[in-house]
Amino acid sequence: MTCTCKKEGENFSCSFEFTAEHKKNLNAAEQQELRKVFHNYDLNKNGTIEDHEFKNVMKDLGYRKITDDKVKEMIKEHDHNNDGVLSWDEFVHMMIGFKGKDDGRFG
Ligand SMILES: [Ca+2]
Ligand SMILES: [Ca+2]
Repeated sequence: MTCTCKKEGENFSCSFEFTAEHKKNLNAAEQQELRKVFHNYDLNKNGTIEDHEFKNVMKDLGYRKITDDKVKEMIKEHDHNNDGVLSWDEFVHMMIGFKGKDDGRFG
């Protein structure tokens, strides 16, 4: 996966790429949607989803009473390189997992 983040003034601009594996699991519209979702929830635009950002994802997916502990637990489950945050790649993998369980509802 590729995430190139560059600082432009006060803003970071990030571009995210889907791997072949992602593309196999997601159609073009879903890929576009996920990119949008990731950008929306990455509030500080650092290219990763931290726990407080992930909490918003889960709330919008319908888990309105999710606790901080549960958020950390879920991040841990999908945090493949154990840096405590979800990268773009990890995020996409997680969403593909949700899709399998949940009719492709991305929230
Ligand atoms: Ca972030
Ligand atoms: Ca990670």
